[in-house]
Amino acid sequence: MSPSVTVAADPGPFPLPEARVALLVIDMQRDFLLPGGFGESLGNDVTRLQRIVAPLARLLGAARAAELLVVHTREGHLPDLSDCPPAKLRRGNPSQRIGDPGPYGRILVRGEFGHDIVDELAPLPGEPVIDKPGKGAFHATGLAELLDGHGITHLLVTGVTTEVCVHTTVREANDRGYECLVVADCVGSYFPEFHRVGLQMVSAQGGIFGWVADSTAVLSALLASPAPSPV
Ligand code: C5J
Repeated sequence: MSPSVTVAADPGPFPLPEARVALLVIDMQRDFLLPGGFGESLGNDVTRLQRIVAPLARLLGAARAAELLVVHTREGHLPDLSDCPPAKLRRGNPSQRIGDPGPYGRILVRGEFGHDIVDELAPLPGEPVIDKPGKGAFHATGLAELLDGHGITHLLVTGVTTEVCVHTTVREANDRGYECLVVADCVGSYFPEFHRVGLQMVSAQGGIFGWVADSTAVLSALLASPAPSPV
């Protein structure tokens, strides 16, 4: 990828410096996305999250072809819930708490069917999967060390939900010095208003947390990049 390649974004061009860009795919888990699952049982319309799967699958394919580092995350807890703060456990709908039996296994517990990533976006062998107990992907994980080890400075951020785990992660990344582009049609929320305002909050004030662009703009930039050299 040439250092001069940029993505047309809000509030301005987002650079894609060679070998320093990673695609972050946040929490595209069955518990949040599948019909009849935990997310839907809380009264949410999961089609609002499912609609990002197709554009995100396209972006994932392009990122893999461009040989970007691809990092997946999953929100969830150890089976004994020892990594789940009591405050997080207490919150929410009392009939559907973390660790309770749900339609796809124990809710947000590692190793359960519902905790894993939807088939369409399944990680390839070798792609790092970060298991995180919190909303932010940097909290209590090895993500910063992983990114630093690969020399990553720029993040293309995707996944769910826009105003919760995506936003928390982008804020954490900012404080750690990463440049973040949130891919608008590859992030999703159960709440359209939160999604819209969440994106505005990223790029407002000259990009207070980062940049926002649609996946078509990112794909154009990736396609404009020279093909990876053969090994
Ligand atoms: C939520 C997430 N919404 N991945 N998790 O609890 O945004």
